Amino acid sequence: MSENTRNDEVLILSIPNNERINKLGERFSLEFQCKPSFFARVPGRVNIIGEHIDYCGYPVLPMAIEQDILVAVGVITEHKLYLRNANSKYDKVDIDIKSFETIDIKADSNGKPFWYNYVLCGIKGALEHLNKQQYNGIRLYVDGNIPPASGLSSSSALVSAACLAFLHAQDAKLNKTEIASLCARSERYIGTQGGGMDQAIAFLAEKYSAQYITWQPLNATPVALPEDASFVVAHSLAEANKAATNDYNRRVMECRLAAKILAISIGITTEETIITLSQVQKLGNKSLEEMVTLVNKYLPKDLYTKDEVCKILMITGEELNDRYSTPNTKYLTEFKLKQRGLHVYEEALRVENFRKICLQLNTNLSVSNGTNGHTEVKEGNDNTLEILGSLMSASHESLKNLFECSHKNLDILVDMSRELNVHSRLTGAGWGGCIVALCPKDKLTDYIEKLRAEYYVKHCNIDKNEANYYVFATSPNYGARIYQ
Ligand code: ADP
Ligand code: NG1
Repeated sequence: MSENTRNDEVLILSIPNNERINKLGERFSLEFQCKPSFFARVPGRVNIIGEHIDYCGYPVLPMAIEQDILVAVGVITEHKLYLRNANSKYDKVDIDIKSFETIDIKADSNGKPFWYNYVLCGIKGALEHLNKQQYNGIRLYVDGNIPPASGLSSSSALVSAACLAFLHAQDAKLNKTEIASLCARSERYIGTQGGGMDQAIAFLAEKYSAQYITWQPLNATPVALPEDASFVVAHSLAEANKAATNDYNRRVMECRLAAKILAISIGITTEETIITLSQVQKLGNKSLEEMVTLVNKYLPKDLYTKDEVCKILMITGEELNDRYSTPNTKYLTEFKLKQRGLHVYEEALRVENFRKICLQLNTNLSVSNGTNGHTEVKEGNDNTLEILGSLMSASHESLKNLFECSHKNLDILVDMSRELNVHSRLTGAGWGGCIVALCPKDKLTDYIEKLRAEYYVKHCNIDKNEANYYVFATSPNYGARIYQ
């Protein structure tokens, strides 16, 4: 039976007897002179396809991975947070919970928020949900093994683990979709306008299947992946902290502006200031293919100045800032609207095709690339993996050229994989981080071995054993849990 009923609460299991959890429990006891009250675990994720479209309202197709944030939690009566981390690079912090009714995000000299801010975001979200004066404080000992700032959602796992731990310390009951939405809102306090994919999969993931995540209302439908496919994650060795730059928010803003201009151009009158690219499609009653044509027609220029955008929208620069920007994007003066719009609509189309092909896997049908780049499903030879892989390669090209969120190391990994006849794409926000590759099962060992030798050892000059941490096969894992 499927574990994952959307209205279910997060699963509470008894504490498993494994080395990692025992060690974390011991560290907790040594530090705080008492045993943890419970543990919480939230996984990272890899997004198979559907990048930078969640915040435009389009479905995405991620799966949870084995790597996670595990926290040992002690419940206390004072309104305090005692925060420790198993990794000594993350400093210990003791904070008065009352002091962050508004979080003042403190960052290092590179603009990277200190780690504890992510925990504070989760707790702030939980406090807002609880909306009461009396609550317990917590002692939190964190042990994470998701490569940070690498597109595998380490930050969301941390925010979500903190939120879940704090809520459970109050005995608060939330179902999985409610807590996923709460955590998505909470993480925005860090400064990035995320779309909610990471928190959704963190709570709604199931073992053995990826999830097709849709929005408003949030929902997840299991998608069985091809049995003869392996999914491989490979780290480019370039890290990119999303909250340290305005790259991510700039894309969110450009998509909002593109949507508003398209809406006006096709005569959609709405009171709403912000309209997403998917709302434009829906209200305009158009297909995704038609939206691509409309982007080319109504957003023909490669670059729009702020003045031009203001003129089209008939608003002042100040109004544009108030309605569409964030503190770190209000000084922007130029926007790429055509490229972002094209990526979003075409990527949404790729997600639909990918899902459709996966759904047809159990039938006797096979798929091929039809004319105009559309996927045709018909009976014949089985080249399903090649077609799915081509969608992933096309996604990467689009992220690189239209969305401009790749990194030279990611492109090297993708190109190297292509030479080994494996399709891949950057996963997560990009600008560094990981690729996800679709590798036929029978080629898996060879593919990983070759990446180890060619990319990690030869190109990056790192030890072959160390490379194991950076390149690994992964399969759909289960979502957040509490161990008590
Ligand atoms: P990601 O793509 O992994 O979500 P982000 O740039 O959004 O990347 O967030 C990465 C940040 O999350 C790190 O710089 C760090 O502050 C925090 N983080 C991730 N993992 C841990 C961990 N195990 N312990 C403490 N902080 C962590
Ligand atoms: P990463 O950087 O991989 O955690 C971010 C966003 C997602 C989504 C992807 C791009 C957050 C917390 N996550 O993921 O919502 O937009 O980029 O598809 O902002």
